[in-house]
Amino acid sequence: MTNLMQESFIEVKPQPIEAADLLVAYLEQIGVEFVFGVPGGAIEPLYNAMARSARRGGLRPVVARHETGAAFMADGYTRESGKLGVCCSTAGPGATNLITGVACAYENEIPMLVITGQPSLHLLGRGAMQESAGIGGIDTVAMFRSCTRYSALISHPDQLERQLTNALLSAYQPTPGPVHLSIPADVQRSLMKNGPTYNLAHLLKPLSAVDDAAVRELQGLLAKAQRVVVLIGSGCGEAIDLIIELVERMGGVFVVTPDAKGFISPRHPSYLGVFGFAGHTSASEAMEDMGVDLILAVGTDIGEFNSNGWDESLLNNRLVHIDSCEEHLTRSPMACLHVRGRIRPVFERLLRTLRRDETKQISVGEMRRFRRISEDDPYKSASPGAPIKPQYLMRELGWRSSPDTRFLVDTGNSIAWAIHHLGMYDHQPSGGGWMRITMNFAPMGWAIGGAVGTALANRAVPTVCITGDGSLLMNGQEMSVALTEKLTVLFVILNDAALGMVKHGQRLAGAEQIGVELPAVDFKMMAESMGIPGHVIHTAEDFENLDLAAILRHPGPTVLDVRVDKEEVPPMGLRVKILGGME
Ligand SMILES: Cc1ncc(C[n+]2csc(CCOP(=O)(O)OP(=O)(O)O)c2C)c(N)n1
Repeated sequence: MTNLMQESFIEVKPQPIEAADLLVAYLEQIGVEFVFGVPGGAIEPLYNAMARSARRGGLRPVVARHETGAAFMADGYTRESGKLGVCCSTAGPGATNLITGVACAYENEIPMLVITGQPSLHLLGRGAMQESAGIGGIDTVAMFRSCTRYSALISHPDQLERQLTNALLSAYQPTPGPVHLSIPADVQRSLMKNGPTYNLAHLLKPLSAVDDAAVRELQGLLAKAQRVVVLIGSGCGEAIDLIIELVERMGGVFVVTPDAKGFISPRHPSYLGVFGFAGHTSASEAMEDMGVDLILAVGTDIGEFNSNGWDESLLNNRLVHIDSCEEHLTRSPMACLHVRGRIRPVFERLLRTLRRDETKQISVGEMRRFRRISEDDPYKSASPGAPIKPQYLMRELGWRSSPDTRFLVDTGNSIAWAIHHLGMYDHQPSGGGWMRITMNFAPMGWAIGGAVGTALANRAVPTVCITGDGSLLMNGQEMSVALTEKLTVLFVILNDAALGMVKHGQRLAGAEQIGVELPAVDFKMMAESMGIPGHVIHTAEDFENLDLAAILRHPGPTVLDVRVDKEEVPPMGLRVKILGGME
């Protein structure tokens, strides 16, 4: 009794925590569940903190097989969950291995926190193993500076909270992207007096700023416009319902950029397909139609792939460019109007007026004078005996997967085939955005790690990764992470024993045919060596006989080694034209 009484009077002092625990506490504060990476000496205190966090039901590490794969996973996780993707590595080679995945996130504007280790401060400059703080050796902070929105060394534990907050604010505004903190091991281990003092969730709330004067000007243009085409970019996700309503009220049509395929149901009567790399003629025709008074380009960076190689039909004075990102607006100097602002509030304001204007209640398709989406015949040579055609595979894979399947499509022929042919569901819910690609930076293998991160972010839906044999040989080891984590991921490998996109590009450009052959690899055997079930698909019939529904429910990865027709030419003419020096 006396003891109990005494205990109740003992003052409970807050336990000092390490700086790494404080960092983890901040990540927990904003709902981060996983940190993707590969451990090593200089980052060990962070792994210790993650072990403590995991024990109390907080976040946990996911161990990738290569650090670039970790960054791809963080990218896939961010895109699917909307939360912050976090990746980490040790100093030196771990940090340099991360760079390709981080640069890809930078070019695709994916928010991400990158944490790398350093030897302890007192060892820097003395030739410590893997030191890379720029004191006589390589400088990883400088290396990350050109592919992140913030890159700094934390040289004192008291800097941690401020630098972390600064970095995370820069990850979201003004242009989203990765940010990098390099933290020496002794700083990670330092004892801190307090737990988190900032409320990060509050600080990181998205801005809703809108340029009202520009919106009023646009309202004036829309009131006069007879025919409107809306080019929907990947930034439209949160506003897609409002954009559809505006197009319906205006009796206009929409086309999408390659990275926005899947935002609109293909059966919507006003949808005319993909404008840009590997897109549809019907979409280009809509953009080129001189009877159109206004083109609204929304949430797109107007880069090579999603402007059809900076097509003249887009870049003229019929263009209104609407975007929250000022860097995107600088790509359309000739536009008659730039509307800066978050896309959802911009469309809320536009619709407020249109909903009042009865004359704008035009029935869907009433003003449509365009033809239906043009596609090459996807059933071309679908006979069971022939090698399976990639066009057919794309169409059937899309249609036979459940409507909520997430597709991640890799650089190579896969991206060209999928942009043009991946089957879309009639009742695809708007805003789904289920086909994800990487634009601009376009590294081989992004989809492999990306699919793992996507599936970890959302176990309720199946994930399909469409990739090539070259990309698989470069990054295929990450498939084993999907096995460890028991993730439903179908890896579809377009196996043509070649770096196919380069091979066809060389042919189309009349260049030498060189450096493109790959050895014949049996990916079913490779998968099975990792403990992953695999199937070899030679013909359309083989594909039809697969129990795809069961594969997409299986709590683990599956590999399809698809021996596609190598001679089919992917729709990549635009790329060849631009590489050939088109101005
Ligand atoms: C990391 C990286 N290296 C090189 C390239 C250049 N490249 C673009 S597509 C491609 C070929 C891809 O081959 P594969 O993965 O087999 O797909 P396929 O085109 O044959 O379907 C290459 C080498 C690249 N995009 N990324």
